[in-house]
Order: sequence, then structure tokens, then C-alpha cells
Amino acid sequence: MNKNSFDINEVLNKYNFEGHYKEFYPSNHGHINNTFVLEFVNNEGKTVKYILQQINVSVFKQPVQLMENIVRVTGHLHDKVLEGGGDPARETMNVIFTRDNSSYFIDREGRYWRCYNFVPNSYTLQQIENPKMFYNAAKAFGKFQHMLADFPIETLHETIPNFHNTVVRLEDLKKAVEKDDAGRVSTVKKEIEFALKRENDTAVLLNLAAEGLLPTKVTHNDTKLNNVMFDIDTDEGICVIDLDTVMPGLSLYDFGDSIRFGANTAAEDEKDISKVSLDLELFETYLSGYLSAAGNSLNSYEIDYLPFSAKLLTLECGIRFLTDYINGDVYFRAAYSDHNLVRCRTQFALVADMEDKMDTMNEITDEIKKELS
Ligand code: GN1
Ligand code: MG
Repeated sequence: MNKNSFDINEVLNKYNFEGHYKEFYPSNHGHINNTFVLEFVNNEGKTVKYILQQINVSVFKQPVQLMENIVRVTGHLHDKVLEGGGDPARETMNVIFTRDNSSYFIDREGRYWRCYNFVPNSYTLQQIENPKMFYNAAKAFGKFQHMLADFPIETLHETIPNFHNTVVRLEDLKKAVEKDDAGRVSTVKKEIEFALKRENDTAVLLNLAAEGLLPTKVTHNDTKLNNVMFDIDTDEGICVIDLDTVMPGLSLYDFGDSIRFGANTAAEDEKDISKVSLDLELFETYLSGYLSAAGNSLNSYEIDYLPFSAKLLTLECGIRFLTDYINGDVYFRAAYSDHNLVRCRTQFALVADMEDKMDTMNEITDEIKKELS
């Protein structure tokens, strides 16, 4: 069976879905898991949708621990939403359990699958259409962090160790260059040099954390704009999705990654890098939305390093794309042969632009910080 297909009857037998099965279709915006939408029609003639996902076990090597994390985190969010008078069917993801009460199942070919509710009346965005939407995304991620502030961090498994350890990510790049598995190193000398020149940046947040100046929190770690569901009627951010990388981390990782993806004037895989830049208005918008939702839970280091975190997370992501390109595209799904190199180049162009704009980014942050205090 090809990797993009599965036996729908096997899935239907595993779950008690509501209504009569109608169809399924792929919905792959992420670079890691394989995602499908399943559609059913219930007794009232209404469409009921579910998300079916094949867990990528070469990335998530311990899928059972991964699902334990997700069940705990979504359970916690469910309770918080209820306490706040909200609707947990919309404001958090909910794992759908199998008929034998498991959060995942293994198919005949040994592949791991799981199911979620499809948040009704919602949509996702691949790129910002207006600043208000980015403000709403910031509030959603800020609220997410806020709701998890009292989650017992010691119960979380580290699904991918050193996920945002940029020092380790650079070491991985050096190892890949050394091995040159795909014979591509000679074609990416400029990009390798770009990364190595910024070696000093890689340890900055880790050092602050080691000194106890940045606290460890429960973080999402993959805060791309397309991981927020928006309400079709109000455009408010309803719910944060893609909880695979929820782990102990630094709040700055989440902020930085949101800016990297959402405040870029071009797509993550834009081929014309002259279109890539940091939109300062979007940076400011996200900053104020994020601080309005999470501000009082952040210390002054967590605020002062917000601009730097945007640059660091962009650099880190570029390093990861470059490493994967050099390794022969073994990690991120690639649609064409130099897709990961294209992605790396956009990230490095964005880093360079952020370096030019860093003084302004710091001034904007100082201003908002003053208004808050
Ligand atoms: C991956 O699967 P997706 O698209 O949500 C990656 C993130 C990267 C992102 C870059 C588990 O996320 O860390 O920032 O691609 N997820 C994992 O677009 O590695
Ligand atoms: Mg993801």
C-alpha cells in the first residue's frame, strides 16, 4: 500500500464515528505527519468531520509516549476551557479514542494512527492576510501558554530531545557536512558559511536558562501560523493545534517561531528571496497580542530577548533545512529536489533582514514594555 493511502474499512472498524461514512481526503500542510480529513453525515443530515493522522515514527520515535503527552495536555486544556466557561469541543483539540479505548491504533502494516475532532466552523491560514489575524494568532498562542502555566511539567515526555537546542542543531549540521551523504556539500558552501558565522548566537538563550534567568515552561515549540484554527464568523483564534512537540521549553521559542513564519513577507519556501523580509508592522502586532495574553507571566528577560528569539529560531530552522538538504531530505517532506535548500535560503535571508532591523525591533519591544508597566 502506498504511503499516502490506507484501508478506510480498517479505520472505520476501529472507531465509533458519528454518522454514515462519506469520504476522506488528504490535508497535508505540515512537513512531518500524514493528515487526512474523514467526512460523515449524521442523522440530521449534517456533515461531521474528523482528522486522521499517521504519526511519522522516524521523527517521533516513541509514539506511545507522544500520545500520552497529548492526552494529558488536551485533558488539562479541556478542564481550563470549561473553568473559563468556554466550549471544549472547539477551544482545544480532543483525541478520539478507539472502540477499545486507546488514543492510537496500529494498522496491519505496523503504522501508527490517531484521530482528533475537527473543530467545527473553523479555518487555518498559510499566510497572513491582514495584521488583525496575526494579532488573533498571538492571543491564541499566549492563551495556550497561559492555560498550561500550571500543568505538571515533570509528567511530560521529551518527545524529541534537544528540539530547540540551537547549539546541537549546529553540531548536527557540522556532522552532516562531514559525512556528505547525498554529495551536496560542494553546492551549499555559502549557506554553510552563513550558519557557521553565527555560532555565537546559538548558545545565548541556553546560557541564560542555565543561569536561571529564563524559566522552563510547557511550550508548544511549533507555533506556525497554520497551527491556529480561526473562527469562520469572527476570525478569532479559537484553538491551537499540532501538539506533537509540546514539551518543556522556553517561552521565547514559541514567540520566535511565530515571528519566523508569520511575519515573513514571503512564504517559507519562496524561491525569489528578494521577496523575503521581516514585516515590522506584523512583528509589532504579534508582540502586542502576545504580551496582552501572556505578558504578566513573563519575566523581564523573557521580554527583552523577544526580538533576538525571532532571529535565533529563524536561524535554527534554516540550519535544520540545510542539514536535511545535505543529508538527502530524510526528515522534512520535500515536494521537489531542492525544496529544503529553497526553505533554508528563505530562512537565512530573513535572518539577515532581522539583523538589519534588530535595533528597531528592540525599540518597538522597549516601547510596548513601557506601556505595560
Ligand atoms: C515541521 O510538521 P510541521 O510543518 O508542523 C517541524 C517544525 C519546523 C517546521 C518548519 C516535529 O513542522 O519544527 O519548524 O516543520 N516539526 C518537527 O516549517 O520537526
Ligand atoms: Mg508540527
